[in-house]
Amino acid sequence: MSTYVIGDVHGCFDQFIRLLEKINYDTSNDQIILTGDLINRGPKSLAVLNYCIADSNITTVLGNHDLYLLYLMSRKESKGELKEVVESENNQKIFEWLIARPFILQIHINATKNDFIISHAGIPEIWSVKKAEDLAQEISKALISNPSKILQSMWGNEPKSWNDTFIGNDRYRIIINYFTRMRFLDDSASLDLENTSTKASKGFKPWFNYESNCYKKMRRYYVFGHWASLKGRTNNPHFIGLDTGCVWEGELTALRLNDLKKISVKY
Ligand SMILES: [Mn+2]
Repeated sequence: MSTYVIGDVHGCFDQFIRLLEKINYDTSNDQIILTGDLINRGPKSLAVLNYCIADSNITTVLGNHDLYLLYLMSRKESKGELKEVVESENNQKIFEWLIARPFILQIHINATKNDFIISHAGIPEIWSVKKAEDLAQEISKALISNPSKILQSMWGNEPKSWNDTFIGNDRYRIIINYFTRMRFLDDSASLDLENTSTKASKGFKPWFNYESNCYKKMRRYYVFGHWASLKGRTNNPHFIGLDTGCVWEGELTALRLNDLKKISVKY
C-alpha cells in the first residue's frame, strides 16, 4: 500500500491518467492526495473532477482555482473553461464534494515515522501545525455552513499579515490567502501576493525559508503545489513543491510518501 501526493492537475486529465498508470495506482490499496487546483486553464476540468469524485481513495486539499470554481458555481456563473463544470448535470454533486475537501491534510507513514503536512500553497511559520489545523477546520466549517458569504468575501489581498484578533471576513480571507495563494512573506509574515515569480522582492523571502529547523527533528515534511515557476526547487528536502507546471507544458509529478520517490510524466 502506497500513498501518493500529486501536484496541480489544472484540467490535464490525459496526463493525470498517464501518471496513475506510471505509478501503477492500485485503487483497492493505494491512496492519492492532490495538492489542489484540479481544474481551470487545462482542457478537461470536468473529467478530472468526475474521475476523482468516483474514487473514494482520491482526495485533494483546496486550491485557489478550486475556490474560484466554487464561487462561480455558487452564483451559477458560466465562464471560460469552467463553463462545462458549472453547467454539468452533476454540478450539485461536484459542489458538495469540492467544498467538503480540507485545506490541510496530515499523513503519518508508520514505516518511516515521517509526517507530511499537505496544503495547496504552504503553511506560514507563524502557525504551528496544530494552529494551522485549527484554522483550516475553522474556515472549512464556515465555508460549508455559509458558502455564498465566504465565497463572495474571500477576494482581495488585504489584510496582508496575520493577527489573532481578526474576525469575520478579514479573518476568513487571510486564512484562505495563506493556505491557497501564499508565495513570499516578509519577517512579520506579511503576504506579497502580487509576485508570482521565483525572485523575492526586497524584504521578502519564500514562505518555506523557516528560521527554526525543528521540523527536521520531528521528521516533518511540508508538501505543496501552487508555485509552478519554482518547478519544485526549494533547496530544502523537507519542503517539497509538486507543481511542475503540467498545464504550461511542463510535467505532472507524484511523490510517493513511503520512500520520498518522485515520479513524473511529461505534458
Ligand atoms: Mn494555485
